[in-house]
Amino acid sequence: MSQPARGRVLLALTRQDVDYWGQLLGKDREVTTERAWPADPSIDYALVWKHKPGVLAGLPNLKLVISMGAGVDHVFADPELPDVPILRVVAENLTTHMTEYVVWRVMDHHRQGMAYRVQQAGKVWEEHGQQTAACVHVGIMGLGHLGRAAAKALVALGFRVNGWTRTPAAAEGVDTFHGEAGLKDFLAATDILVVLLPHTPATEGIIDYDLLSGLRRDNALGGAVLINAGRGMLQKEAGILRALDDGTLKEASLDVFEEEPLPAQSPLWSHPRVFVTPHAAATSDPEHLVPLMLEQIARFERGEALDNLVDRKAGY
Ligand code: NDP
Ligand code: OXD
Repeated sequence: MSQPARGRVLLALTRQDVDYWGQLLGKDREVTTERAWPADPSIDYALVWKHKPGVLAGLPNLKLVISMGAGVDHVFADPELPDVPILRVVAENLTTHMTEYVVWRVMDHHRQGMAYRVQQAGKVWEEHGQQTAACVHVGIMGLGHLGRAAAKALVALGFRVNGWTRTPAAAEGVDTFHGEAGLKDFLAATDILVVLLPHTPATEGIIDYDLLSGLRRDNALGGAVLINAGRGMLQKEAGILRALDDGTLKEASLDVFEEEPLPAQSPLWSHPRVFVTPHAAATSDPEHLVPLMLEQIARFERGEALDNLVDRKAGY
C-alpha cells in the first residue's frame, strides 16, 4: 500500500468530543481544531459538524469537506461554503444503530408499548388485542443507506413495507413509490410512517398536518403512527401535536426536532403519546468513522475516486 501524504485536517465540530476525534485522527496526520482559530491557511481537509459559518471560506488550500454525520444539511447551512467536494458518512456501525432504533420503535408501537407503560404506572392489568407484523404496513420515507437497511430488517420480521423516494427505486420485499405523484398512494397504504429523509429545500417541513392526514388510520394498530429519525426540520411540530390531539395520529416517536436540544417548554416532552429521544437514533462513533475518513483522504491524495460524495444540487 502506498504511504498516505500528510495533508492537514481541521476539526470543526460542535457538541462533540473534539479531543477524542483529534486524538484518533492525529495518529495518522497533523490535526488542528476550530478552537485554535484562526486556523493555519495551509489546512487541506475539514471534518465538520455544525461548524461556524464562514470558517471554511478562510482556507485557501481546502480540498475536501467531510461531514461527521450522514446528514449534510449542517454543511449547507454555511452560506460561504467553498466549492470543494463534500463527503458524508456511510458506515455499517451507524446503519446498524439506525436499524436497531427503527425496529425498536416500530415494535414498541406495534406491541402497544405506550399503552402498557401507562397501565403499569396505574397498576392496571388489562390485555390489548394482538396482531402479527403481517397485518401492519410500515412506510419508510427515504430508501437510502439507512432506509434500505431498516426496510430489510422489518421485512425479515414480517411487516409489510412501503418505501418512498425522490427517484424510482426498487428494494426486495418493498412496495415502492416515488415523487410527488406517488406520495398520496404511499401514505394511504401506510400505518406506521418512518421518516429517514435528508433535510433539503425540497423536504423541509414535509411532515405536516396535511401529510399525516393521508396516513391509514383504520388499521390493525387502531391509528396511525409517526417515527421521525431523519431531521427535525422535516417536521412541523404544531401539526404533529394537532394530529395527535384530534386522533389523526395515534402515537409518535421523535428523535429529531425543529430546535435541538428540544426546549424545556415544548409540549412534546410531556405528551402522553410521544416518545422522545435526544437525536440519539444513530450516533457517529469516532472509533468506527475515523479509519473510513482517513481512507477517503488517502484515496484523494492518490488521485482515486471517492466514496459517498454529496450531490450539491440535490442537497444530500
Ligand atoms: P441517503 O442519501 O442514502 O438516502 C436519502 C433517501 O431520501 C433517498 O432514498 C432519497 O431518494 C430520499 N429523498 C431525498 N430527497 C427526497 C425527496 N425530495 N423526496 C423523496 N425522497 C427523497 O441518506 P441516508 O439514508 O444515509 O440518511 C438519511 C438521513 O438520516 C440523513 O440525511 C440524516 O438527516 C438522517 N440521520 C439521522 C440520524 C439520527 O441519529 N437521527 C443519524 C444518521 C442520519 P433517492 O433514492 O431517489 O435519491
Ligand atoms: C447524522 C446524525 O446525520 O447523527 O449522522 O444525525
